[in-house]
Amino acid sequence: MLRLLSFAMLCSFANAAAPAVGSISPNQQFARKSSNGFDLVSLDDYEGKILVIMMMTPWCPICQTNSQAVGNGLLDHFDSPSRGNLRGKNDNGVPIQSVLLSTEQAASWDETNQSFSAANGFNQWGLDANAQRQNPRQLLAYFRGGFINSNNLSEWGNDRRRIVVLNLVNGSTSHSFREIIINQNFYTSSNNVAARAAVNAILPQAAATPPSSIELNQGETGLRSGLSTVSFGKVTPGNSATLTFTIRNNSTSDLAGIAASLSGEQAADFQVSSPINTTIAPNQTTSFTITFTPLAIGTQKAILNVTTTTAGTSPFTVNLSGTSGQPSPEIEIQQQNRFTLVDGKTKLSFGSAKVRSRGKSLNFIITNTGDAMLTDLALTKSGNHRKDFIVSFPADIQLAPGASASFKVSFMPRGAGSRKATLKLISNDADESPFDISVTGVGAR
Ligand SMILES: [Ca+2]
Repeated sequence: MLRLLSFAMLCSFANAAAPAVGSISPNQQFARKSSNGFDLVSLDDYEGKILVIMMMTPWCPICQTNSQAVGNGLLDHFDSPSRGNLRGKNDNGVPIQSVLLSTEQAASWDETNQSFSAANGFNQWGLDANAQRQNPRQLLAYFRGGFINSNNLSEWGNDRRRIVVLNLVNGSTSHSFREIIINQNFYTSSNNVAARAAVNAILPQAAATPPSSIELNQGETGLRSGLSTVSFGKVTPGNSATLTFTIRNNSTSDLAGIAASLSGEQAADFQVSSPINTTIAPNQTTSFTITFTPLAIGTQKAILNVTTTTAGTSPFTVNLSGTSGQPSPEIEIQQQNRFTLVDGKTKLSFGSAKVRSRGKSLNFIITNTGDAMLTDLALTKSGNHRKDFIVSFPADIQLAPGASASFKVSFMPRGAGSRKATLKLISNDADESPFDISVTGVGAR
């Protein structure tokens, strides 16, 4: 009965599923050969690397065949001198560490283990963490899915060795920390291509973004690289506008080879001067200018690139914009202290008023936001009820750029019910004359 129970327990262990590729290993320990004999190490001691572990007994013929295949097909490939800077690393530059672990008892085989490890290209060798090198043979048990509670080879079946590859790059952009990359019983030369591909799939940590070393201001305005737009406003044909930019060294070491250049389709409409100093110490500044000389009518755009030759410095880019055209007036109408009107869209209600008595009044402000005189200003009305809306509009006015004037509209219904009209403000504005404003009110008895 006792024998039967032991056999059943053994079978249940032997049949347990091994952790799948993609699952996360605990931080397991093993003993690594050192000048002191053996040091206890854990998987986390290999942080930053890809760890290839071969668990085997060096005297076992099947183990020998398979660990030699791992050496020839995987380790030798990545350790080839022809890989140059990538020697000992995967294709993404992640270092590869290999360990041959003996799961076997018997200290007398240490020398054999060591020489076998070296002969087959493993960087290190060690032993299962158990001090007696006896059961439970922790690592093998984990990766195998259960203990082997016997030294009888027939109970181990063919599964006497196991290669495990783990990602130990904490913060890898492709795999989790301690993720199992390869977990298979039989590694042979026929699957080394797939094994290399799995190892090559491991990516390093994302490179940290270097702190910006360049601070850029236009006048008193701080700019944001890649986001800010500097406007040169409107320039009449044949003229130009110049703005001054200041570079400040925001790092703790000198910035050298400072240069400002322009790119973009209309870069020819802008001219950049050389920075006064091409090397600046921390917290020091230098400046340069950009002149906008439009070659065509309309809006012109370019990109300013400020660069240095100092390693680790990110380029600073800013959008530039300017327009070109003859001076023109621009009308803007606001209902006093409330909102800006939109030509043809704004509808204003004067509420209800008794027929033939004066109701609500609204005040408006006209502003010339353009760069030429706003002239020919007059207010006319249309609609059947236009006489219900009484306008007080200044006579003979014209507005210089930036100047304003006000007018008033009052509601006095001449009949009952809904009353409607349109106010039409005429001016020399290019595209908003007349400026139409709908007005409504209700006549009450
Ligand atoms: Ca306009």
